[in-house]
Amino acid sequence: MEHYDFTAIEKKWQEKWKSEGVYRSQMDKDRGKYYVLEMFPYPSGRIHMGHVRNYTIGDVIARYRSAAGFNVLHPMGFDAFGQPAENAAIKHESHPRTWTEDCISWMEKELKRMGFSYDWDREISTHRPDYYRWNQWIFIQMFKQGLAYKKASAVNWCPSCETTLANEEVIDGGCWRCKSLVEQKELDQWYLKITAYQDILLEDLEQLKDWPERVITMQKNWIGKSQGVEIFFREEATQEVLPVFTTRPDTIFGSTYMVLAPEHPRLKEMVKGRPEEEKVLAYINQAADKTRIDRSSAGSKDGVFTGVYAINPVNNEKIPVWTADYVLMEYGTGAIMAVPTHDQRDFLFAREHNLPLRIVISDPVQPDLRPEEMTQAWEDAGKLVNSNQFNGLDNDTAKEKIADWMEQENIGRKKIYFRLRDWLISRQRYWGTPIPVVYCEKCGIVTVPERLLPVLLPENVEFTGTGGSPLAKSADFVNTRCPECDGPARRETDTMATFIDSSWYYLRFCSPKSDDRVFDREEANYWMTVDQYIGGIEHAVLHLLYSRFFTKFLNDLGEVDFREPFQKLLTQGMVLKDGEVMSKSRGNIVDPDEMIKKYGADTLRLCILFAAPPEAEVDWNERGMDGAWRFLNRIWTAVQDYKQLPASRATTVSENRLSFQLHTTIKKVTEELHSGFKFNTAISSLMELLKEIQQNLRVASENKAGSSVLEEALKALVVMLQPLTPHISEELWSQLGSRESVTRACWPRYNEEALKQDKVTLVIQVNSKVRSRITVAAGMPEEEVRQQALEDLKVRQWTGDKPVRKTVFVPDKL
Ligand code: ANZ
Ligand code: ZN
Repeated sequence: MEHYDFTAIEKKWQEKWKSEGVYRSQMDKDRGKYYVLEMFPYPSGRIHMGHVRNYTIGDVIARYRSAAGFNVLHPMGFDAFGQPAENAAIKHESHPRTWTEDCISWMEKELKRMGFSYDWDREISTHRPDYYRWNQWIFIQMFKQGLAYKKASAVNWCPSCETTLANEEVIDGGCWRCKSLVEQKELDQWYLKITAYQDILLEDLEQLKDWPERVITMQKNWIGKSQGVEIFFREEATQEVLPVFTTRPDTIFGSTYMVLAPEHPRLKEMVKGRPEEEKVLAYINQAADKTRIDRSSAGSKDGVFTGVYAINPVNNEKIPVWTADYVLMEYGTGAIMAVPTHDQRDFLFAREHNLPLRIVISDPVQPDLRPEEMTQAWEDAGKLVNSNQFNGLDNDTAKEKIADWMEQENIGRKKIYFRLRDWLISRQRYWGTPIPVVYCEKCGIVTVPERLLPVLLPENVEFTGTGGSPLAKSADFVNTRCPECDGPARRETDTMATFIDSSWYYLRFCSPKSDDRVFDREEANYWMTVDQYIGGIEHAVLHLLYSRFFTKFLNDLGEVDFREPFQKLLTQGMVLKDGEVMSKSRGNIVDPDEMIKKYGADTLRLCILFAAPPEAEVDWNERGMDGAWRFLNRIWTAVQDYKQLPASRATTVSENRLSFQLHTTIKKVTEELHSGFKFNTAISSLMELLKEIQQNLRVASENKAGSSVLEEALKALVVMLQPLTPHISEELWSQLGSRESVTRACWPRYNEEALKQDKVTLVIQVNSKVRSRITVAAGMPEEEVRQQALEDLKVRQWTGDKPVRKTVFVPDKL
């Protein structure tokens, strides 16, 4: 083959890999395993550059590990349930399954064209009954333990998706999928009790040393553990206790009013018959119409006085009780003691409504500041004032002392609250896992017995897009018999949130064909945990938190030995075009398929890897493709030139330098592929090596000589390229005389000795007198030596400003 015909080469090797099962994986307890996983895609139809990047990164790691001798698991599948399929089906009057399966077969083809080293025998797709039946099984195990339950409450509702959403799926007040403003709706829904694991989910974050700090912080904030005190205020008139939750008991003497959430259960009762009743009831209604995001945003300052007073238990002071929507019923006790001098929201509210202020923590810089001079709340540290026996304490100490004292006096108790809420999993949609429950008039809620799983999605339903879930309209599906009493019963028609599917798929990959168990325990314990997980930052809370929860649950169930699923996490940056995220709506998509046709998959892989380190954003530029393509061509040519050389082993001049560059490159590439993951710098090093090889080839062909270092360097270059650009590497490897796949070649090792570059000392004369000596790398060319000599301080004493008229150069000597 004369020129680099990537189309033929890529096709040839992809077929060969497939027929020889090169990427098949098998449990082997005598070998160290390495599980590389990229977040599996939603089958939307085409792969995009984001996928290309994510999967190329994973593939490099998988291929390197395999070359380094690990038993590698590198699977791929499809997260196939979900709304887009249903919407597409409504639009095209087809079935979500047909649409999904068409998309899957497209995407499989595209992924295969990229040359990823997946073990396709392990492919899973979550919409298939042999997968989702185990969602149902897990649900039933949770139900048995009281971790799956149904309750009526106000839930997030996306009006455009016509379904409920979990809190995690509400992003900035909008639906995570379609961005529509999320409403609140009163519904009876299924929940998973993730809060039963809140402490351990928080604590075990400590173990995840190889996760990005940003993700850890996001999870911590989402779980939101708050240590504080519940303080027992009382309603003045009735002496009923009105507990408030505060994290700042040190400010208790500065509380000048109290606020109840509009939904507070005492509220309606306490205003009954009062002149304020009408105004308060109107306010309650108004608050109910607001979205949660409007309510908790810093700007909201509205609220009304209830006419009721409360007694502060530390000093028996009487303070007014207000209701305002910046206090949320879902958190703490739904009531707060307001301290406008030390809490900014309270400060703004008090200013708006002319409520009194009292400073209890003095600002060390302005100790004499009066409340009416404040322009904002003092939220920082300071000494206590106006706080009776606690005056003079620094506020951190006071926090502890006051909390202890309140417990002794029985006017408060220490309390921990979490922000995390249980996971709402019911969806009023068709294309998901049926919740395996029936409702029987006699027996109530009954789960479907395990032997009757899966509860299949009926195929024969209508997709009209209106009037609720197609499942609820399918009489065949709905009407059934109770598994306990055989009386008439109705099936649950809600399906499960699709995030359930992805909460344990990494376990299923360990034994994807297991049909008598959720997964094979031995296989799971061998392959897990995932050594390297790669995916987008958008899953920092959602998918990653749910997966951690499922793993912990399955561990408690005795199904697995470990408590965390993902050892190391890498979140790859986005692929941009002209500074903007590539997206259909912006019309700035670059189709990977087109690039593959024009340049080949190897060039595309190399280009995206070279553009930036994995975590950074990449701005797509086709010039990068050109660069990568030229680099591969130069390697191609180098191997062709090498094959023209006679088989002699004579040494060429620059062997030392080549050997030095070779070992430097092996070290660099190995480190980056092993754990550094700065693939761009590894590629730079390979480019340096190629330059040195080319230099050496030139000399060798002038001298009509071969060289053993040259051969070693070329072979190592090809082997090191294999994880990055596997097809061309295979081809060149076979051209260099090997019969085996390059994926079986030993990963090169570097030699510490060779990393020490040979040095020589050069004598420098000025006007024939020795004036200095400099040490340089052996073989340094004349121009570089001249430069260094002229910069030498001792030499400059003799040359001064005078021009140098003539230089004489003897390599490695003078
Ligand atoms: C008095 C106080 C004084 C507060 C002060 C803060 C500063 P985290 O850390 O997020 O847990 N709070 C309590 N329940 C609330 C609710 N249901 N809706 C809105 N706000 C609520 O925050 C705890 C603090 O948030 C509590 O401490 C309370 O205000 C407020 F100088 O109490 B604090
Ligand atoms: Zn929506």
